[in-house]
Amino acid sequence: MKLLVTIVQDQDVPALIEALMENDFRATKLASTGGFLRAGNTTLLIGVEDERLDALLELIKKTCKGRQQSDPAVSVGGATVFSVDVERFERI
Ligand code: 2BA
Repeated sequence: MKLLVTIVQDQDVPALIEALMENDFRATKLASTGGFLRAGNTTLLIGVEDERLDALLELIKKTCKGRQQSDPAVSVGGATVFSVDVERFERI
């Protein structure tokens, strides 16, 4: 199992959460702030079985869009994803 720490732009969150729920992925949404822009973004913690990881990444790619930010001029990616091995997972 993997835990995807997925940082996305706030604008993409409603569509991404809907797509996750429709496809039976479970997620936890955290309000976060980018260190560089110091603007709000959203971090989703998504636990996923290894065999569904590729499908999840495809869904994130399809739903989250890169955007150009004007002040300062930077391009913010569709999503920043850290994939972490889960040593143990329990729902109690
Ligand atoms: P922010 O830190 O607010 O960064 C927003 C965008 O600003 C970044 O987009 C990147 O294009 C630019 N940027 C960030 N740091 C920069 C720097 N030192 N010099 C020049 N430009 C810089 P993304 O790379 O798509 O990142 C989007 C958000 O994902 C980030 O928001 C941050 O919240 C998170 N993130 C990205 N890389 C990370 C990392 N290695 N560790 C933790 N969080 C990360």
